[in-house]
Order: sequence, then structure tokens, then C-alpha cells
Amino acid sequence: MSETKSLFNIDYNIKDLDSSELVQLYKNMLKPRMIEEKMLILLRQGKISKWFSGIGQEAISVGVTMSMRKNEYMLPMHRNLGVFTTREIPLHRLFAQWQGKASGFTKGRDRSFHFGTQEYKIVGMISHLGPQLGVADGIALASNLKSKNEVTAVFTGEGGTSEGDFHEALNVASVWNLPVMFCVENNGYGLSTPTSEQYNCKDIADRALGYGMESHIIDGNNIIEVYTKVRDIAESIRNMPRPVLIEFKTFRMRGHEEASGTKYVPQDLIDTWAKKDPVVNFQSFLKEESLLTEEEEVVIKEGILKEINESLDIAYNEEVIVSSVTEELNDVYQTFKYKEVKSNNKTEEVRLIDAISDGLKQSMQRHSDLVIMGQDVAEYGGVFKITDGFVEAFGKDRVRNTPICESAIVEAAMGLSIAGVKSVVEMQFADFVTSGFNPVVNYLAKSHYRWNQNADVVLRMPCGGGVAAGPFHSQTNEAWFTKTPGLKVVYPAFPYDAKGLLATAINDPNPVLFFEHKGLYRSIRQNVPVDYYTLPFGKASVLREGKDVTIIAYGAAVHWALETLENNENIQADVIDLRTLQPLDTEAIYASVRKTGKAIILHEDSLFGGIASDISALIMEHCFEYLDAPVKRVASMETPIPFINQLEEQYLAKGKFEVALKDLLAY
Ligand SMILES: Cc1ncc(C[n+]2csc(CCOP(=O)(O)OP(=O)(O)O)c2C)c(N)n1
Ligand SMILES: [Mg+2]
Repeated sequence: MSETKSLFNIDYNIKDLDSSELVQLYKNMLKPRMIEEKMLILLRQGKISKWFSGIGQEAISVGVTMSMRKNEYMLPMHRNLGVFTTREIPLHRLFAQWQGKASGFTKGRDRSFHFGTQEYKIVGMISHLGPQLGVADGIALASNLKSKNEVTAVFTGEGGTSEGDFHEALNVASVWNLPVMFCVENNGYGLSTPTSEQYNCKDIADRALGYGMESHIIDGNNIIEVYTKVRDIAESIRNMPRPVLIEFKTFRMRGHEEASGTKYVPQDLIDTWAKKDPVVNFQSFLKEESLLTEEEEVVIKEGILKEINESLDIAYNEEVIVSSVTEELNDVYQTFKYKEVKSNNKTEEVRLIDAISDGLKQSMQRHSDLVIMGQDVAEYGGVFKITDGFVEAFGKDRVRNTPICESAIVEAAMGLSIAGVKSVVEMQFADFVTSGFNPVVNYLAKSHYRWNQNADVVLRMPCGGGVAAGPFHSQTNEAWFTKTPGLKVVYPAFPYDAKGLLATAINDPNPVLFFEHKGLYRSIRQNVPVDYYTLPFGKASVLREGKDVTIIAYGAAVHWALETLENNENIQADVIDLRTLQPLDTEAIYASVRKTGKAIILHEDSLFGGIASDISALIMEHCFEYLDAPVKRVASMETPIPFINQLEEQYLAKGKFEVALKDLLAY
């Protein structure tokens, strides 16, 4: 081989591969290369908008994809065209995707490689890079739970490894022993940033040690090495499920994206790596070994070119999407046909916390693969003891303690949903959702709209003040989520509603944030059906009826309003408990305001940008002629929520309500 070695810049050791496999590897690398060359021309002609080149990195996409079984999920990034082509997605569909045409994968809603397809078991990236890694964890967890012995392959660049998501995902995968191949394509740069400014260890593979994980370093430009090693690693993971970190050493031959150029890259580096071109070298090797003739080469190239051109024609000739407002809105959520399960007559007086716990338990019984994840939710029973006894009833597979990593767990929940498994994630406190904010608002919320993939996830959010717990254990942050299309937001005030709405939240295939007010957990009691039942979303409950004024509230504020009315028996008010904020029962609001002519909205959240503002605007827009006074909003102070009782009382809206209500009545 020494002569061979001097001829090629890459040392090919073909091991057990036969000639047809070798030629197949070559063809699979050539196709993305030729597509890219065509795209660069189209880019110059202004026919496509943006291009992230994977030229020089094809061996990784192709070698990894050929190591995977067709039913195993792959989560590629922006330079992994070879994954899509090796999975044999029809090129015209890829081109249509890039042009935003209907036969693409996102109905023109997202660009380039930002799409997934269950048909080809590919889950494309969101722009934020890192979240893919945690989503892979979830898919792999589903494989373990269903004893499927499948591998999940996820990609990241070396730049993406600096994101918290990378660390969280590797840690979770290791602690849970998930069958994931974490494929790091170390191509020297993250946009303009060289590796020396990105991380400070010798090899990224070294990080695996810290997570208690196996790792490998592979020459990413050597297709034989990539394929044979990854094939063996994948097979070994199938036999013994576990995570493996693989660092592929390679180089980004072109700019970050085509418009940005490569000025900051030293020319000698580009020249050195050009000699290691994975496609050119392998072609020379095959020819030298007489595995590929000049004529065969020509035939292969002509075949690919024909396919590219024909597919481009199909895509170009496809009509542009005519957008319809209805279709756009309909696709934000997966259709959910609410099924009412009626409660039987047997009731028991329970606290809010018991109702939630019982409801959750009954859903665990009804949905045999429903998984609960959260910090300390297993043997400890959760910090509020909602899941006390669940491990004994359902086992540790389904009631999972998580490391402290909200991002990775929300991402894992997304991955479970992709693999068809429902989950409930307990945020220890709603405040901590900030550490998993990105996957909530960008992954869970947007996936159905983007590529028809629902996120069958309920996030339980113990929230709210009045418990002297200070700025980080008392917030009620529902408005961060009602703002984001794609999420549903539930906020019950009573045990009966909480239990029935939680059952519906779990049945609903869309992402639901389920707010549970901590101050109500043990203070509010009610007779609640003992057995399972459901309640519909988008239906407020009218707790009291009166002709003078409409009071609109949710959560703890409902109780503040009721208390105020108890102290003022002369006030005749409609009290509307919204119960769900998204969807919002606007009809109940309008009907009441049209009757009373006056509306006051009370909530625990601070005023600006709170839900009261939107409800006020809606009333103004829909009931203006019926109003006898300006709509009033009563909310907490525009400060963080403070710790000590006296400050907290001053902060909360509760103390301001009575005066505001009387002012409105006197208007
Ligand atoms: C959270 C986030 N921050 C920044 C960016 C902008 N951005 C997109 S790709 C990229 C570089 C990624 O580098 P690397 O992970 O090494 O992948 P490569 O492009 O080299 O394949 C940056 C900074 C982003 N998309 N998301
Ligand atoms: Mg990089």
C-alpha cells in the first residue's frame, strides 16, 4: 500500500468491502457534490437565495447514513446534503423545498434544510443548532423504552458543541444510556471563528470522558474509514445500547455560506485540505484499483446530471404556493378532536394538588406509554409530591428523574413525540422554564407548522406568588407563552378544572403549558369526581352571574375576585374564570360584557404585556358600543416579585382590586 499511499492523500483500507459497495459509496458522495456544484451556479444566477456548502465533508454524511438502517432516525445539520440524498429523497422534492414549493416539506414555511420527514426518518435542524442533540436523546429514549435496538445519529459542527445543549444532551444520554451517535463534524471554523477561539481542549472527543462516554476520532475525509468504523459502532450500539461521541476531523472548504467568503481562512490551510478532497481522492483510488473505469465514471456522472436537471425542471415548473390564511392558521396546531369523558357521580373533597396528582395518575393508567420526566419526580415524588408513589405504580422507565437540564429534557420530550411517545415534563418551578425556553418556543411551538410534526408534550408549571419565595420561585410567566403561536396554555383555579383539563392536556397531541398555582395547591378544596374525566379547552366557566360588571380572571386571581365579592354582597358581577388562556373563550367574555357594559380584568402577572392588555383590546374591538366605561386592568407591580410578605403583598394585584372595582362601578 505504500505506493498507493503516496499517490493519494488519504490512506484507504478497504477491509471487507466489495467492489459494488465501494462504487456505491463513491456514487453517494458524488451526487451531493454535483448537486452543490449546480447550486453554486444557480446561486450566481440569483435563482436560489442562500447556500451552506458541505463540499469537502461529503464522506461524513454519506458514510454515516450508509451505516444506518432506513428505519433509524437521523438528525442532520446545514452541511449534510449527503444525508438527504443517501436516504434517497427524490431530488425534485429537495429542490422544491429549497424554492419553497408545495412538494417540498414545509409548504414554503421554512427554508433550506430546516425540515423533517417521517417518511425518510430525517429530523432537520432548527437554526439554533444545539437543540437537535437533545431531540436525538428523546428519539433514542423511545427506542430503549420500546426495546427496539435502534441507533439515532445526530450531527453538530464543532461550533455547536459550545452550546449548553451539547453538554446537556451528552450528559443525559450518558446518564440514561441512550443509543445515540453524536457526530461532531470538526471542520475548523464556526462561521469565522477558528477552533482555537471555540474550545480549549485538544480534541472534542476528549469531552466524552467527562460524561462517562465512549468516543472515537475519525478522518472525516476518508469515506472508507468513516463508513467501516461508523458501521461497526452503530452495530455495536444496536447490540449494546449506549451513547458514543464521534469526532470527524474535516475541513470547511467554502465560506460559512456562499455570500460570506473565506477571507479569514489562511490560503495554505485551504490548499492543504484541498489535497484531501474526499470525492476526488476516492475517485482516483477506485480508478487506480481498477474498480471504476473512465467509461463507468462518465456514465455515473451523466446519470446524476440527468437526474439533477430533470428534477430541477420539475421543481421550477411547479406552481408557487398560493397561501391561504385559513390553511396557515389551521396548521399551527395538530387537529385535536376533543372527546368528552363524563365524570361519574362519585366525588371526594380534595385539594388542588390531590386533583392534579390523581388526574396525572389516571392518565398514566390510560396511556400505557406516557412518560413523566422531571427533577426529583421519581422516588422523591417531586418537590410538591405530585408524583408521590408513581415509581412504585409505573416503574422508573416511565417516571424519570432527570439531571438539572431543562433544555435537554424539553428537547428529549420533543424527540419522544417524534418517535410517537407522549410525555409530561415537570418544571420544578415554572421560573426554571427559562433554562429550557428555546426548545419550548422554537421547537415544540413551531414544529407542526413547519413540517407537520406535533409535539405531544405537557409542561407542568408550578407557578405563582403569595408564598414568600422571592423573584425566582414565585413568577407567573404564562404571558411568555400565550405570545407564542403553537403552544396551548391552561391555567386552572379549582381542583375540578385542574383534573379534567390535565386529562385533556395529555390527550391533546399539541404542546400544552399547564400552570399550577402553588398558593392554591393546598388551600383550595372542592368535591371532585373520583374517576377519570375530561374538560374542554377554550371554555371559560362563569362562576357568578350579575348585571353590574364583568370580572375576568384566572388562577389565584379568581379567588381574589371571589373574596372581594364576598365582602361586597351588593355588587352584582359576572365572574369569568378563563381556565385556558390559549385557546381563549372570547365568546364568554363578549357575551358577558355585552350584558354588563363594564369589564375589569384581574391577573397576578405584572401589567405591561400581560394577558389583561390583550383581553382589554379584544373587548374594545368587539364590544365597544356596549361599554359604559373604559375597560380596567388590574395587575401586579412592574417590578420583579419580591421575597418578604409585606413587599409581596404590596406587589400583588390582590390588594388593588377592590378599589379598582368600585371605581369602575362608580364611573
Ligand atoms: C444559537 C445560535 N447562535 C448563532 C447562530 C449563527 N450561526 C449559524 S451556523 C454558525 C456556525 C456554526 O458552526 P459549526 O457548529 O462549527 O458548524 P459549521 O457551520 O462549521 O458546519 C453560527 C454562528 C445560530 N444559528 N444559532
Ligand atoms: Mg464548524
